[in-house]
Formats: sequence, C-alpha cells, structure tokens
Amino acid sequence: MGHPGLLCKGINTRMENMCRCKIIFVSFLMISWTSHTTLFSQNGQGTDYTQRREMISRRDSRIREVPKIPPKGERIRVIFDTDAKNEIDDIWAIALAILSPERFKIEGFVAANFDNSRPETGPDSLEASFKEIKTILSKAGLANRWPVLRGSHPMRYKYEPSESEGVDFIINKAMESTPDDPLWIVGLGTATDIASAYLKEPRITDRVIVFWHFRTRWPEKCWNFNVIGDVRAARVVFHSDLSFVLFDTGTHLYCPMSESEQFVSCGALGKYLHEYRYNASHYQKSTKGFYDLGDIAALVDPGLASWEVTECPEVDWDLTYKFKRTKGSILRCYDIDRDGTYALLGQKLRTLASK
Ligand SMILES: [Ca+2]
Repeated sequence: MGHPGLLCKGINTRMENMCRCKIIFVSFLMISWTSHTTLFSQNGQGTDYTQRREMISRRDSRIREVPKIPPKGERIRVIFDTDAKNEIDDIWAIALAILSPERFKIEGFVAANFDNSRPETGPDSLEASFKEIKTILSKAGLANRWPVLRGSHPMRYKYEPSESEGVDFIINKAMESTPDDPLWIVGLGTATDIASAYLKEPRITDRVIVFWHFRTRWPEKCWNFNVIGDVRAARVVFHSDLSFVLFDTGTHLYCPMSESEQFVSCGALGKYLHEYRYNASHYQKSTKGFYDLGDIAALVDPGLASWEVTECPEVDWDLTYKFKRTKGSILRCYDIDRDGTYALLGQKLRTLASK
C-alpha cells in the first residue's frame, strides 16, 4: 500500500493532466470553428446557402393564411410583376390595372424574365419587359408616374435568390407593410422575383399576398409557360408559407378583332392595344386568349370570377401535383367571366378617352 500523500499527489497530477487535455481540446474546437467560419464567410455563398436552406426548410407551410379578396372598390397596395414583352396579354392586363385607381394603389412595376421564340428573349427579356412597361405607361399619359424596376434572371439553385433591383424593391415595399395592410404582389410571368424576395427575406411572409398567374393543368400538372420559365421559383411559391392566390384560368378570354377595333377610338392607349395585335398573326385569331387580363379583372371585380379554397399541392420536378396535406391551403381562381372582363376594359378605355 502506498503512502496516502503520494496517492493524493498522483490523483492531483492526473486531474491536472485531464484539465490540460480539456483546455487543449476546447481550444482546438474554438480554433477549428473560427477557421471554419472565416473560411466560409470568405466564400460567402456557401454558409449563406446552407443557413438559408435550413431556415426555409424549418418554415411550416401548413399554417399559411388563406387570402381573402377584398370587396370591390376597396383599395389594395400592389406591385405588378410582368413579362410585358413576352405576350400581348400582359399589355392589355397592365392597361386595365393602371386604369383602375379605385382598386389599385400601385407601388410600382417589376419587369420579369421570359424565354420564348421571339426577338429580345432570354437574357434580353428583362430589358425588353422594362421598356414595354414604360411604353404602356407613356401611351396612357402616365409616364414616370410609378417606379419601374428590372427583375431577376431565372434562379440557379433551389434556395439561392436571384438578385436584382426588382427583388429588393419588392422586399422594401413588403417590409413597409403590415398584416393588416399587406402588399399584394401580382405576378404575370415567372415567379422568379417573388421566390427570390422570399428566400432573401422570409420576414415578408406575413406582410404580402401573392397572386400569381400559373394557369395550370389542375389537378394533374403544374404545367404552364410561367412555371417552365423558372420551375425552381414556382416550386418555392407552392412549397412556401406565403399567402397565395393561384390564378388558374383565362385561356378562354378570346377577343374578336371587331371587338378590339372599338378600342381604336379610345385614345392612344386604346389604339396601341388594338394595333399591337398586328405584331403577330396569332394575336389576331379569334381563338387567341388574353390570359393575364383575367387576373386584373378578377381583382378589380371579384364578382366576375369563381374562387375556391383548396389544398395546396406539392409540385414535383416533373410538374406533377402531389396532394399530401403538407402545404396548407390556398385560394384558387378557376373561372373568369369573359364578357364581363371585356366590358370592364372597354368601360375603362372609354373613360380615359373622355377625359
Ligand atoms: Ca405574362
């Protein structure tokens, strides 16, 4: 049996060694963590992307609030996000929007991307949409009345916002809003800009209502030009906790040439709307739908449209809808009155011309 003093000394020495080991181990961890953080903050996007992915993944879509369309005549604050140069319908839609001040307190316009077979497409589409919005405002005698911003190119990664002045504009206007006075974001093109705003600043969620034209093959497939233009962005919207109105109709908004010829006598804007039809032969067909016009008509007069609260499906990469009760509920617009829509547009144009 050893001396008790020697035994205590041995125990103390072991404890001191253990403490030293612990200090060295903790120091090692701290140095490693600091190096790791420094390394990734220098790389920037690596850490940001991972953190954002975790932040977005934690959000619960099941508790998203189902939007309510305010009664006709009640004003709403709105940003229009439009691929104005993509198709003729955006032009007619913007015309109806800017001629409806009793409904819209317009905060501004964001020019959206598109990718079709016409000139000024793809990488040039943002500038083309930007210029077209300016042209329409000018034709209505409203040049420089509202901010017009360029939106983003399509997203590259699932959780990486595509940056632009338009996205920052949406975020800034949203953060000025409250749940009682939300910002409506009406999308008539790809969902790039709203998805990017949401990914960049998820706190916009309870301050905005997203109203998007996807016109899908409900309930089978989320197939539409606006979806295909940025599938990642569309999936972000469907899978988010954003209050979301899916505008899912409008193909039948035909307008015979004889009907739009009446617009010609309604000032520069009416003339521009009709004569734009001569830019492409299919714009003149009696079976040409003026799809996006329906979104605006439905918002100006909700009584023209049919609505349903429905489960929000997941959207698979092949665009198949999956109803799994995981994404909460949304408001879906599934029909719009064709005659009422054109009566509304005609009345607005005549009012403008009489001023
Ligand atoms: Ca459009």
